[in-house]
Amino acid sequence: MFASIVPHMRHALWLLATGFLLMLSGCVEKPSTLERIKEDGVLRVITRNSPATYFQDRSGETGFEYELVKRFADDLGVKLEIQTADNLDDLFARLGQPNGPVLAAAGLVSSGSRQQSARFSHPYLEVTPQIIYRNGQARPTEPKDLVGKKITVLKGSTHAEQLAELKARNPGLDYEESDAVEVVDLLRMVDEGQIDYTLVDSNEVAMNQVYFPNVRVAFDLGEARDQRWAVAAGTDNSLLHEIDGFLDKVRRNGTLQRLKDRYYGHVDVLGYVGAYTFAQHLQERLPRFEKYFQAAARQERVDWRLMAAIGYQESMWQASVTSKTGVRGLMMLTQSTAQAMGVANRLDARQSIFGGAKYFALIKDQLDESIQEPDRTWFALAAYNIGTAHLDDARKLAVDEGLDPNKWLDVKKMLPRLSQKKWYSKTRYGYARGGEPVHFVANIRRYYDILTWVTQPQGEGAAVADGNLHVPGVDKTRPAEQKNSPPL
Ligand code: BLG
Repeated sequence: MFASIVPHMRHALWLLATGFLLMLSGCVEKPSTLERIKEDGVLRVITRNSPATYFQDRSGETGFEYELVKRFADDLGVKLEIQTADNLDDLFARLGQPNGPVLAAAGLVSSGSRQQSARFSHPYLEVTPQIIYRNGQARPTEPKDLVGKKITVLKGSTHAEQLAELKARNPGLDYEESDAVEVVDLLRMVDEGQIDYTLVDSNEVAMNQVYFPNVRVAFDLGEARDQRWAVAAGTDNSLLHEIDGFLDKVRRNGTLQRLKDRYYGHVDVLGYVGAYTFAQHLQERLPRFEKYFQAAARQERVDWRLMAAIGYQESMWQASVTSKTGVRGLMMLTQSTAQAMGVANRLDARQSIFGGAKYFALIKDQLDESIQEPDRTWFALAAYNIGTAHLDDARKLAVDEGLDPNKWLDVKKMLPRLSQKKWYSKTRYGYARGGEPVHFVANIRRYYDILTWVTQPQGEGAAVADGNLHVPGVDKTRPAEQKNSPPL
């Protein structure tokens, strides 16, 4: 009897083993998240609609998070599909749902409670939470100064968690969490005096400072933290691993730094004071001259925001300035350039703007054909400041150094040499204040960037003069009753 059981047992064992193997192979065949993304050809990402993350502008989708995650999708060789969450709770709830977003790229900071529903990537941006107050009000300097004030933060944010901890120690502290607003709304509420304070991350302050001239940083609340991307909780590490590899790569190859400079760098360049001043002038001075910039730009077929950026660099949009060297007016024309452009009165803003735009278009046109955009625009700006002759000298110095005379990055290294005898003595046109055009171009690029965020391109209606400063990503969500409120 025993002998007759053995074959059965063997058979049963065999069945068990095959079943087990089949099960195993079933496991192996179940595609990982990463494999599924590649098979589908789509990376579904959830984010927030705000200037620091994702918004639509004249050229389509943009924003720091968008640009970073777009590069990741390109690296994977898949299409990017962006979804926006109504608020942070909604974002975490949707992450990892079947056929839902697999990745959250939304300026998120990891926290104990968030780690229960998500896993976080390597860091890509360091930010500091900052208490924001309104200029002209007493500046709070420590947490106990927040007691008795009206404070609003984003619902579900780590800032709300921070305030909850603070409240445990300062029971008098009161704050509201709102899920109907974005960070720009919070800053606007402080700017307009609707609330006393808010708590937001330093990168958002840097990015939005130019829209809200009254907004000031009171103090940093707590330590700097890292922003990270998030994937759903679970054990499948395939996507997270790929993300970490990507983030490490963009950090090493400089892509990450370039993005940071573009989105958050203007406060570094202008300084906070420069950013407030620019915000103020944007509202108080530009509206008077905007129609001239638009008309002159239309006539010369250039971007009016670039002309306005030149005007800001030259005179901070003031019509009757004169430099030490006798150059005058809003666009700082020399006497001979003014004559050549048919400008009779350099102190007349309209004439100055038309003369400046005409001169810019002319010198840009005269540049060597081998200089391509966008460098062509930067070269034309440099020539506006230093003249085409000296610019040509700098291009020749670049050739001597084995650099590319058609690349602004190379030629701007040579320009400062024009003020050193060792170098200018070898050039055709000799001495020039070569450092000036380098700053001139850098500043104008920064002003131009900001102007392209806050205004519309030519012919598309809304601009500063209408009081319709365009805050990326939020105009659509602004409550209807506020639509006719006065200019920012
Ligand atoms: C520019 C002229 C160029 C001229 C160069 O000087 O002025 N640009 C305009 O008038 C728009 O035409 O080139 S040249 O004609 O080929 O010689 C060189 O002479 C003006 C510059 C000079 C600069 N701002 C526009 O950028 C200036 O005023 N620098 C001095 C500043 S301060 O006095 O030290 O404060």
